[in-house]
Amino acid sequence: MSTDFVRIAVGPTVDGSEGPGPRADVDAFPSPCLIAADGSGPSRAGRSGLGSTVVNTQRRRLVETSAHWGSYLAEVSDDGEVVGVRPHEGDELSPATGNVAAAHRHPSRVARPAVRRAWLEHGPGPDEGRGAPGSEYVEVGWDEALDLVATELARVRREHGDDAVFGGSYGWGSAGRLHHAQSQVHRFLNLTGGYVRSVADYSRGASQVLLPHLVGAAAAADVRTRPVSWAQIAEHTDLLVTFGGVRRSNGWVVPGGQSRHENGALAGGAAGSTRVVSLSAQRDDAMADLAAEWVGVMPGTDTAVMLALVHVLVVDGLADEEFLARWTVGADRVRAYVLGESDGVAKTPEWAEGVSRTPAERIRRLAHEMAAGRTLINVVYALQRGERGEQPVFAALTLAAFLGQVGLPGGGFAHGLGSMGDYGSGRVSAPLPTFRQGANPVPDLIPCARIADLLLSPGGELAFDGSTLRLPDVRLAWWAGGNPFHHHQDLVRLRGAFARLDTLVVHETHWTPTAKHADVVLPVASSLERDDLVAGNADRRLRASRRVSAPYADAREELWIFGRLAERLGVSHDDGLSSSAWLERIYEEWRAAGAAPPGAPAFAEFWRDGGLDLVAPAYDDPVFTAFRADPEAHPLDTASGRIELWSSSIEAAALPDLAPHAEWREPRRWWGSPDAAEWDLHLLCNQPSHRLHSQLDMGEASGSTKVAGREPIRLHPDDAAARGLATGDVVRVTSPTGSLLAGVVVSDALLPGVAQMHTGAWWDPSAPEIATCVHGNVNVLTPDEPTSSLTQATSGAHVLVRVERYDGVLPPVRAHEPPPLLPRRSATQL
Ligand SMILES: Nc1nc2c(c(=O)[nH]1)N[C@H]1C(S)=C(S)[C@@H](COP(=O)(O)OP(=O)(O)OC[C@H]3O[C@@H](n4cnc5c(=O)[nH]c(N)nc54)[C@H](O)[C@@H]3O)O[C@H]1N2
Ligand SMILES: Nc1nc2c(c(=O)[nH]1)N[C@H]1C(S)=C(S)[C@@H](COP(=O)(O)OP(=O)(O)OC[C@H]3O[C@@H](n4cnc5c(=O)[nH]c(N)nc54)[C@H](O)[C@@H]3O)O[C@H]1N2
Ligand SMILES: [Mo]
Repeated sequence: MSTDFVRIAVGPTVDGSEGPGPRADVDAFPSPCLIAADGSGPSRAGRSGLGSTVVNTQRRRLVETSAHWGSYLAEVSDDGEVVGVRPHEGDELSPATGNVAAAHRHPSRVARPAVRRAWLEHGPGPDEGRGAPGSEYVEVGWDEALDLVATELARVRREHGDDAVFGGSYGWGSAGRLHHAQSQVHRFLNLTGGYVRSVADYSRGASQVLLPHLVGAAAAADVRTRPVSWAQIAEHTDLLVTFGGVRRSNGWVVPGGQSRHENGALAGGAAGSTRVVSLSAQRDDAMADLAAEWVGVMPGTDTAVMLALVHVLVVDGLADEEFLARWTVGADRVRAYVLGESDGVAKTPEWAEGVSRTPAERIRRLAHEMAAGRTLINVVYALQRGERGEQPVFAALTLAAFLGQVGLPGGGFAHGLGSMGDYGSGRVSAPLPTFRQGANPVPDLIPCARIADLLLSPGGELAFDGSTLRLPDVRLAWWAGGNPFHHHQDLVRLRGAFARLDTLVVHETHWTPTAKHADVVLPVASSLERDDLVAGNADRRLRASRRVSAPYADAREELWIFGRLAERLGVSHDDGLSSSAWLERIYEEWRAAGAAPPGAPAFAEFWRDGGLDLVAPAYDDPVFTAFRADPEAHPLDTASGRIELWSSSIEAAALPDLAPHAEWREPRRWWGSPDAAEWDLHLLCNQPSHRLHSQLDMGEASGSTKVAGREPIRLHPDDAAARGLATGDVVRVTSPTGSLLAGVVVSDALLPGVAQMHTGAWWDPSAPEIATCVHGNVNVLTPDEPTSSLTQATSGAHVLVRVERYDGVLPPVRAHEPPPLLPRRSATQL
């Protein structure tokens, strides 16, 4: 037992009261608890959320804090440095936590409000120079920054209307119910006239829109929030067939975080004796504990394999005809299609092998294995983030319907096992305290992945989910809690789109590539620098996440920033309350509404206790179960009341790129396309194991994965040998869209012809003569093309590339450096 840890205040507590004694679940540490060393509460200044921390010892303390990648203990020195991180006892620390210490006070933090010099000198307006490497920023005081921004927002609304303001502002930000950046910016923009918003997400943009057409909205929601659970799998499922792997690293993450990681339990064998077959281009895609059989499939070709599985079920008499007749519509037309009666191509296993490289014999055998017992078909999110990404979801549902097990315990269709840590946990989200956003008077919206189209086509139209959207003329975009110059595709095109704006306002903790495109950057306190209430999807506990240090330099909480901006515009964002008072307010509103668990204490006691166990609503009676039991009494909310294997609403939309049934069409980007002669490797761009998206990329854990300072690219030994490459070499990776430098890792865990890089390396455009990004952001390679005109989702998960050795001078990586910052001399002179 270390004696370094004393009972000491964890910065300011919200109500100034003392904390509890040691908690059973963190008793690996002597006194990890939240009591001031001198027995006192924090100072008044501390309570505002902005003052300094009251600490009167030289020793370190442990503070429980929460992130999307989990709840953990930060080891904090007296001067607010995070000097270490530890897991809760019995929990595992996700690698992303290893970025926290270095990122907390990293030089890439935004210290003061900053205004792009060209915007300050020339005023608002379109500017091709927005985001140009080396763009200078002038650091200004808060009053000047807020005056500038409030004046500009008012001007845009006055001159161009409220639909000239975009606040879609997609992104994960950080965990927390009050300091949720999206909620904060939306409330502020609603109060001042509204904004053009974005809908859907980058995660499941295609399936979110597609599934309600096939199974109705209620069952589609169940597929997301009440799927077949791991416990049901262990009890009932003989065979779990997963398209795209159940990745250990992805399960560390849950939106809002988790009190304890549950993918750990899964790794310990939650799937029981269930046999797992993982169809993927990567052998190590399925977590080791599942002991999955790996069956290779080339990226973007799963639909062909699924159709062939249906073909075998049909021709070998294994299809569940009774289920198809009573619980589905359209099976006859699917049958005609897989048999080749409607298009002349029988979707045989041999045909599918030619498309997918998956052995025909294995496909045929798999169909028989599936029909022999209780089988669950899982599709991970990544499959639908590809060109025609609706199809693998449509085809997997079709396959599950032909097996006839939808609605049976442990059988049917799942979409997300292995993608997110809460999926399959067997719990749904309890109601949580919420910061209200108010109502948006502007009706206009875009699907989030069409941001560049919106900015590039003012006055244009966009097909979406069977309707036509109008694209307003946006002049001002406000981004808080997201990093579009990480998450969007074709970043050079995105830069061109942002060049059209009059003004881009960005709230950030760090100088991300998006911040470096902003006209005004407002520095925000990080999640370690503020108190909040935290709970994730399907969490077991609502937690007090206590700040560990004062905000960095002049950074402020978003509540304060919007509060002061709203005052300038004559409205109230914060109702004159501090963030401490707001925490109490949203907690007590939750309690008063009867949403809190029975016996939930008043706020002061809750905060002192550090958390409260949640009671999740019942998980039983999913829509599919009732529908299965009696489809006449409990029809789905589709036009037919049945699972639509032939969708009448998609047929009515009459789209050129989406048939009413699951269908294989050759994509533009796949190994069999004519383009593949020039672009001969299929690059998977998947989620990073050692960070969350782009967050804290400058940290140690993320840095530990880099090769020659660049994002690694994994290559099969044959592909490496053919290019004379070995682990540690630097390569230039090129697609029709752009180029990047990456560091080679040779691995036989890939199929030949497939390469893999993680998303989230910060875009470094500082040496365009060498590459579009010299650090390795995959989104300079991916094209900005929608999955289809129904869903308009991102197709960024894959791209065809060429890989060549790079022997030239290695440019420095400047991604994590702040831009040139100039001090403000006077209001008129720089
Ligand atoms: N090619 C390709 N691209 C992809 C994907 C892919 O698979 N392939 N995946 C896509 C998916 S699924 C997703 S979800 C997206 C993720 O895209 P994003 O959600 O945009 O990625 P993050 O890196 O999480 O960005 C969050 C930003 O919020 C900032 N931040 C943190 N806390 C706060 C706060 O309190 N206030 C403010 N104002 N800012 C804060 C962080 O510093 C960070 O810059 O990427 C998508 N992009
Ligand atoms: N550590 C960590 N975990 C995360 C995140 C993170 O940033 N870091 N992000 C979270 C978020 S926002 C999301 S949306 C989820 C995403 O969850 P997923 O979409 O499931 O995650 P990915 O890692 O992008 O893809 C999973 C695997 O799918 C496989 N795959 C890709 N395309 C194909 C294909 O066409 N066919 C087949 N058969 N396999 C394919 C790849 O081998 C890849 O490793 O992850 C979440 N979890
Ligand atoms: Mo996502």
